[in-house]
Amino acid sequence: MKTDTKPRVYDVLAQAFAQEGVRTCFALLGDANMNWAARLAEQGCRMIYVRHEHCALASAMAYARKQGDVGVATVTCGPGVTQLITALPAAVRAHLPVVVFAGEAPLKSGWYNQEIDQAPLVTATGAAYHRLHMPERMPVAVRDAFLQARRERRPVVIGIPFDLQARPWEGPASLPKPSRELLPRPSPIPPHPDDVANAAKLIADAERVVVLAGLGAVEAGAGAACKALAAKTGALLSTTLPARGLFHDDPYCLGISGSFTPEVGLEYLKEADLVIGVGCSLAYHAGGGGQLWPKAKMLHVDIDPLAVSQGQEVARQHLRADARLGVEALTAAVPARDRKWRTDAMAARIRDSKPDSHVFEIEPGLLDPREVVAVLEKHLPREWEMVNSSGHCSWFFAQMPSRAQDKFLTIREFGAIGNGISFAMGVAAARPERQVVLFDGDGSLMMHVQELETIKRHRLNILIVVMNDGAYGSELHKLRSEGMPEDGSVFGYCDFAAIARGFGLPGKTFKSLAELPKLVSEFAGSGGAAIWDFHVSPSVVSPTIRRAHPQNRKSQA
Ligand SMILES: Cc1ncc(C[n+]2csc(CCOP(=O)(O)OP(=O)(O)O)c2C)c(N)n1
Ligand SMILES: [Mg+2]
Repeated sequence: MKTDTKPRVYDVLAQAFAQEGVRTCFALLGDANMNWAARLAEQGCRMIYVRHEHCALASAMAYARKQGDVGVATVTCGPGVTQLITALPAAVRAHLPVVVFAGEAPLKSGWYNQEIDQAPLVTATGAAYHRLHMPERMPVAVRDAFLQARRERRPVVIGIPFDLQARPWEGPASLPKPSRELLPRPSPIPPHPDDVANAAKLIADAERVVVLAGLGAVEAGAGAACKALAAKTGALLSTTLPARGLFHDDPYCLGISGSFTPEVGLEYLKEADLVIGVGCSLAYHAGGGGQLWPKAKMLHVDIDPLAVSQGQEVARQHLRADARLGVEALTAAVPARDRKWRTDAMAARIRDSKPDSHVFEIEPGLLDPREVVAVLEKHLPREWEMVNSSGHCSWFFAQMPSRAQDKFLTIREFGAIGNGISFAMGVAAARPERQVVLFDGDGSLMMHVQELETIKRHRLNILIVVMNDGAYGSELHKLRSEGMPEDGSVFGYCDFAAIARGFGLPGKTFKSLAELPKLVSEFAGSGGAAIWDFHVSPSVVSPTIRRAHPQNRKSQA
């Protein structure tokens, strides 16, 4: 116990964070952050102590997405910071507001083992780096970091030398106003009537309209407005991958548009003559680089409408507005149509079709990943929070049409594997009362499998469903299609049930689906954490890979 009563700089820094409303912090301690973290915990902040810094930041990212607020992580200086370099660009590209409290090497030392120039490392990822070297100003600088993270929706890393943190506090007695009290609260932007008239004419002239919604539509609460516009114009609905599930209860929703589009969706998107992109960034993947709707014009409804995105000319028609207000104005302005593209038969086809009907030969004792997902889709409780990870198997897991957007998290920016377990921890921390289920690949899970210990220790309610093909499936299928040796992509079936037990968690291996419904209902009764390891066939190739590698093996032709 400390005996001196004079507060240290780290005391005041912890108070500054608490004042910013930080109630959860993902942490891995070292010399340069541990005193601050201890004080933050004393302020009533829930500390989730993870086992790898990457996972602290990745968990904070999912927490930020789920809460619609800033996520907070802390790491020590030097090696603590260098571990962040894969997660930071993902947070930047996913526009996630995150603040990282990082230490810096002590200023007083002529030489320090963990010293490295942290700023260029961090800024190279697109994140902001704030060097805090003047103790008296630090609380204001912390406030400003939160302001920037909230306003720019971007990660901000704060670096503070730990010798400065340990100094007695000599600054002002009171903290500055927190960022929330300073941020402007702008009202949603209404569209200009001329833009609405032009866009309405475009819709009136089109025959086959698809309303494609992204996260901007989700955040603006534009789901119902999009459905109403589609109903009035006889249009079909679709979403980007992160917004999947926004129209889960609409019979005319084609599912995701992009690499994860189900079979029927591909067919109908091809026929579209107008795609109305609402609150989405028209990313390359969302339209398959424009190949998914070759005949369609694009109208972009967004607060920041785009002509060019990720190197592609994406939209010639624009309606600048808040997603909900823009779509509502359009719905009011377009005449209802008598002849509609959508029909009852189409709805029945969308409902009854398999996402992918291609037939593969499945090896004895192994499962078809598509059937695993179909059974899970049918039996997992509706209120469970779902997290989809990465890899080839994420195509299959994304095909759960009954799941609502707010219960299914996907962050794919930067395309790294290994994030699933952290994203699930972030969701579990944000929704402690709910059961979380993570869908992951064997390779991705293995990359940060140490976090099973965190899950166990913090009693996080995470059921991990592993689609175990004994391989880096993405690489395996691509190598096979090129006729290349498979070395480095095939590893064999690792025993995740035993690994789970090693961490004190229950684990089960599935080589048949017969018992799955019963086990789901038993698990729903108890909840908690476990690993369910599904041994699936490495012969089932997702439609995306089949499309991108048409020279694939004969059986996939
Ligand atoms: C950090 C990182 N390393 C490597 C890759 C390349 N990569 C993409 S998918 C993948 C395989 C993932 O394997 P698994 O999680 O088992 O999923 P599967 O593809 O087998 O379904 C790899 C290695 C990557 N995307 N990110
Ligand atoms: Mg795999």
